[in-house]
Amino acid sequence: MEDFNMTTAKQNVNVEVAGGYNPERVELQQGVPATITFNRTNAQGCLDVVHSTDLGFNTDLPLNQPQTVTVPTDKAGEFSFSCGMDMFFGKVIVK
Ligand SMILES: [Cu+2]
Repeated sequence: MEDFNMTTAKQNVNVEVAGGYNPERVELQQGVPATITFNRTNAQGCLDVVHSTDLGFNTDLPLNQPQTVTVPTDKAGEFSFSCGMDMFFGKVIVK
């Protein structure tokens, strides 16, 4: 995870969206407020929406305009997110 700091007790992970998700797998610490910032840098494909029923977000991703979503970390487990047509997938692991 990036930008994690014990004193601020927040965590943010940057995910680049360019023909898929990089990284595809995001690990978060349970109980620490978390955000994921998606930055779509490539117009190819159908990745202009990212959504997750598990994590409760559905966000448009305008090209080169990073979008930050809040991710619940109260429950440990594996949760998926995907593009609007459920063709590209990423995973959030809370532990
Ligand atoms: Cu898609």
